[in-house]
Amino acid sequence: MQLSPFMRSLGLKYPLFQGGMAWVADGKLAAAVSNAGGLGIIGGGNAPGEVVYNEIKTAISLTDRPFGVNVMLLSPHVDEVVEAILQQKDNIAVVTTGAGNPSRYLKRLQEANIKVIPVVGSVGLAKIMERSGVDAVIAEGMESGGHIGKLTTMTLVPQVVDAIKIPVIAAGGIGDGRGLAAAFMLGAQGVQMGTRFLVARESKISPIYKQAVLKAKDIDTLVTGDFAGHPSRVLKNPMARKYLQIEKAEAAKDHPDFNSLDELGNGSLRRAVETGDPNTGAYMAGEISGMIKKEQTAKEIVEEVCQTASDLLGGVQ
Ligand code: TUI
Repeated sequence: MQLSPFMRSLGLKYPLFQGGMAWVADGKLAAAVSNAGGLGIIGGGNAPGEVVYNEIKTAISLTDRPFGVNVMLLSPHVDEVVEAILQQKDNIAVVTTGAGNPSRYLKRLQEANIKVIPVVGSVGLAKIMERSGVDAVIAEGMESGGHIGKLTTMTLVPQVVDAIKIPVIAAGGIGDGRGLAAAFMLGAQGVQMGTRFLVARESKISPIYKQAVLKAKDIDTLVTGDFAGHPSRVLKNPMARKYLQIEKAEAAKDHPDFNSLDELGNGSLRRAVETGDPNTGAYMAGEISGMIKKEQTAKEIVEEVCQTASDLLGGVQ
């Protein structure tokens, strides 16, 4: 498969990033993806710096290939997580960021020879990020699991590609080689996939959560948190329905109070990953869940996606 100079500069065999999913993407999963030739990414999420430090150490022990770390900018531990990254800077190729603007960390990360690649959900934010000097952006559509923006991947990616000069990686609703091929057609230099790797054999999520992804149909996700301004895509389960019901009831009031929902939502992703409890756990997953039918190793996933895309693009590149 032909790689762009940027993807080659990262030392990758395939232009495929594994989403840095909070509580899910640990050092073991990231190393497995990197060993397969993609870019494994450890999810910092809301975890303390020490936890992220240890996951980075695990990845270093399992792979000699480049890997990355995702910094979730809403985390209360974000400063510690950046420190944990800088302490092991020689082994980290990429920092991706989510849920905010990484500009205050940019200089120190880039001086450490780390490429900084924020997730954006709009053209406006992509332009701001380019101006601040980031190395590339991930344009993520609302088909994704977890915290999402408003536009679809099909509309967002080409508009971002037209608006900026730095490389664009597409994310959201991409789960197989057809998606990778389509992303190239939209002008992206590669893709990021999260949901497909949720069910990787190396993914540590509870078997109950994993089975829910494997059984999901196309219409089995919903978006919670929209009224309070932090939309998040999850699989339908009792927890998601309860959350949405309370949220709708509050939104209908003259003076909505969404604070009571925080108690329900706090820690809900971690509970899903660790216990799989459908009554208290938020099964974050993308709309592509309906297409994912079997558990495979990270290597099988990476190779299948890239081989299919390569076959489809045979006459094009
Ligand atoms: O970050 C994600 N997806 C996530 S993060 C997450 S864990 C979480 N925990 C507690 C609260 C919220 C989330 C689960 N899923 N995707 C990347 C992403 N980033 N999607 C949208 C954005 C985004 C939103 C606003 C990026 C930048 C942004 O900028 C606002 C600003 O500061 O200008």
